[in-house]
Amino acid sequence: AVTLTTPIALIGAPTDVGAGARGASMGPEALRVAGLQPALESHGLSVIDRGNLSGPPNPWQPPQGGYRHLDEVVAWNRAVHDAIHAELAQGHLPILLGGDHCLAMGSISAVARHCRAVGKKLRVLWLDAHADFNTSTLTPSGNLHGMPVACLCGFGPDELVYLGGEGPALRPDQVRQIGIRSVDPGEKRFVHEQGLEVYDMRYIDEMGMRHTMEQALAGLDADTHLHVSFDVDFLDPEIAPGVGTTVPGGPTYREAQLCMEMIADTGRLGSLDIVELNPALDVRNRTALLAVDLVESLFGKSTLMREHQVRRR
Ligand code: B3U
Ligand code: MN
Ligand code: MN
Repeated sequence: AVTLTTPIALIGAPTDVGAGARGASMGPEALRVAGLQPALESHGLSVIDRGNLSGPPNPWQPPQGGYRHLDEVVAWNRAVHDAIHAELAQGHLPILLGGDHCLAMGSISAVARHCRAVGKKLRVLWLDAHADFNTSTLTPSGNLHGMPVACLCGFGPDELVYLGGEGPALRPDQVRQIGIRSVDPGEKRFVHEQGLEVYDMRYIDEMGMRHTMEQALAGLDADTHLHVSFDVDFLDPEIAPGVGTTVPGGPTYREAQLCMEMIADTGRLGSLDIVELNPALDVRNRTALLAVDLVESLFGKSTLMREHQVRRR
């Protein structure tokens, strides 16, 4: 559980090797410029910025055998895995500053490895416009940022499936996807086949964000580590234009705030990815500033009354 004394570690992974557009490599710096660290510190949290990891450049090649840039994606994810695992082992709460969403393979494989070691259950909330459940045969693009959930569940090349050691990092029943509104035809069949729990935009429109999050967060207990993988394209492009793959019809500002606040209320957040922010496509760093605002809510920025309660604990 997050307490005001759990140090937060920021880890930048400036790459877009898994993406279909260049520019997500500038995400970590845009989040820093948007004031992520001071924003978290203003709520009494202690934050260490570890700087950026390094890895191979983006060779910008076509796919080979169904994957684009597989070797580069593996190299970046090994670095992410090791860095995230080291923070968790020290009792820190890591925030991965992406970078494209292929990096969640490194971060979540590290979280899963940590949870196995300490005997904790793991729940992953996947906030995204996309299901990211493609495989080399289903993918329309070969881009590995469209495949991390599949790879984490064991459907991918060995170098990615076994990043965290023995066996796949996740079972599909540990994942809850929220905000989904763009799924490729073969990917859709595979999502159903594997029984992923998907709260798509139709579900959110019909049932509301409150009910959606109650369902997605149901069953968490004191022994559960909650990982949030926040793809910024989750948000409606009207409020978040700075992403590589915009899909209309996403959550509004208030829906996204409520989503983050309800996660904060569980007190179970143990790690976070902020990915797919693309400053090259942004307008005056507006999307980065919005991401920082939402992450503050995720860490408990709330009403005066709740801050009062937190302080008195
Ligand atoms: N599903 C498509 C597009 C995509 C997935 N994730 C993002 N875009 N950001 C694909 O290429 O797999
Ligand atoms: Mn994604
Ligand atoms: Mn996405």
